[in-house]
Amino acid sequence: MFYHAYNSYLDNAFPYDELRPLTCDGQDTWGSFSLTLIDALDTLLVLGNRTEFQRVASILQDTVDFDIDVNASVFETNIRVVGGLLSAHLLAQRAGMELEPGWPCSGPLLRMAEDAARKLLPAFETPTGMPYGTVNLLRGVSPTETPVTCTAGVGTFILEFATLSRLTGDPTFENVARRALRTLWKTRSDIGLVGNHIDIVSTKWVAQDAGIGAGVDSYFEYLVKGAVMLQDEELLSMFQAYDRAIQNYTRFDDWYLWVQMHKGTVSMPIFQSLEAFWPGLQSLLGNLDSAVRTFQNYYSVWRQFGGLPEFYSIPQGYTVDKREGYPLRPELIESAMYLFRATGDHTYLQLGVDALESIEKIAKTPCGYASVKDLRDHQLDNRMESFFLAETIKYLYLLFDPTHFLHGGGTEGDGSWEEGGEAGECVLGAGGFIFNTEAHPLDPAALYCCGQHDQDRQELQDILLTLSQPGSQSKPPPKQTEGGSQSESIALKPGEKKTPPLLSCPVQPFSARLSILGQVFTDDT
Ligand code: DMJ
Repeated sequence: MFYHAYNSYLDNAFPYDELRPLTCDGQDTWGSFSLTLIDALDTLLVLGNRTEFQRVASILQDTVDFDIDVNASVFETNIRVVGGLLSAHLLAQRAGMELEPGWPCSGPLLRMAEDAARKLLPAFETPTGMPYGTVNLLRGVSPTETPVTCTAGVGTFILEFATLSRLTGDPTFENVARRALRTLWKTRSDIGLVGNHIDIVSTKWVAQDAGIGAGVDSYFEYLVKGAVMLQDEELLSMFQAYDRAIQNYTRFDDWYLWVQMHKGTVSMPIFQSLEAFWPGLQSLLGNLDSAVRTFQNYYSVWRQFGGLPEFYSIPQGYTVDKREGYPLRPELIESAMYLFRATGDHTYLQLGVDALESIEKIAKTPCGYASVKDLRDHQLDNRMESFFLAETIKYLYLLFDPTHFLHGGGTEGDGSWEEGGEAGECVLGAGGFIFNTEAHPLDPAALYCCGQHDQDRQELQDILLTLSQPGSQSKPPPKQTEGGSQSESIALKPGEKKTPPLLSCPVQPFSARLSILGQVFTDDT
């Protein structure tokens, strides 16, 4: 399935962003940066194709240029381009690429990701810190740009931007993402909900439907995954407060409806295909019972149509006018992957089989796979979105490969020692991976290793500075990032205990495995 789509893209559409699977040619959609190739790069490695990964990584370095006069979506460029390049950078060693000294804290793909992300920064220069939705990659934000951005377009940056900041040592990216999140948090209604579109200058809610689907979805996803990846209590407590309001006002019989954000009255009793990520996200928090029930609701819709229509009217049990399509989205398969890992229940493998057979039957064309325009009569659209290769096929593959290194905890992924370049030895890939909302895996261990390296370097600089100033005995103040973390000395004092992290997994701590010269190190020192 992957190679049929991928080879068709390469043969007929590259260097355009996307393949048009009915006319067998290409088109630019979200920019002009060979988007499908960037989005599909890490899937090549997931499937074990190291040579093609290496070939494509070097093609991208030679051909992609972000210095272009193109209006691009800040959100889509971040999740697909920045996320895709970061992920490829972090997987470069597994792909057998030659690494430059300093990897994973430096490298050509990381520089490309940083270059792309810098082009997005002008969008965040607003009075509130919430970004515009569109930016011109060459000229910045147009003076006529609308100040109305969807909620997900404000709150879906922390994973990529914190990764960039912690790998490169430049706090700018993480700081702007956090500022946007904090402003958004302050705009919630008295009953604890957020709407769909906000004026990022005045902070007025322009569209006041509150729900978990289109326009909002990945905001909630990034609060949870950001909390896990960065061990960040602030993000987790934001999500927990939202989750209480969502359960209270929008959940009915384990469906999630749309309600007016101030009153909590139902505005649209529909289920959207994009909402199907929610059971998977809930499983990350351990809320399995309701996740399983919600998944069953969504799976019943899949069985009814052989795919998920964009909108489904819950009272009518049918599709909604003009929203009958299925653009080969990943979300239900993504949830199946998480729930299969959490429960071992073969229902989730069955969903995988159903999805595979359906897509093969309905969407396959001689030149790729086409979005389904209407699930009722299987009419097709001349479009294959890049997330089909980045997400849908990746999650399907990972669903059927429960010991894949990306799941963490397997023989390959757990406990492997890898060179950390100048950062010294790092345990990479040992703590599992966090998928960004475009299914690009990020390695929290690399963030930690490079962050630690940066802190160590800063401490050393401070010490040298103090020593070079005769008579000055005072200790330099600890470095404080906007996120609140500060540098620590390496060893624990006798009798001192580390506060357990807010979020942790039941794995053997490093301290049980590692001791150097009789000194025991904990997993975050
Ligand atoms: C992808 O680009 C991402 O998953 C995003 O969060 C939602 N839309 C598509 C997939 O449906």
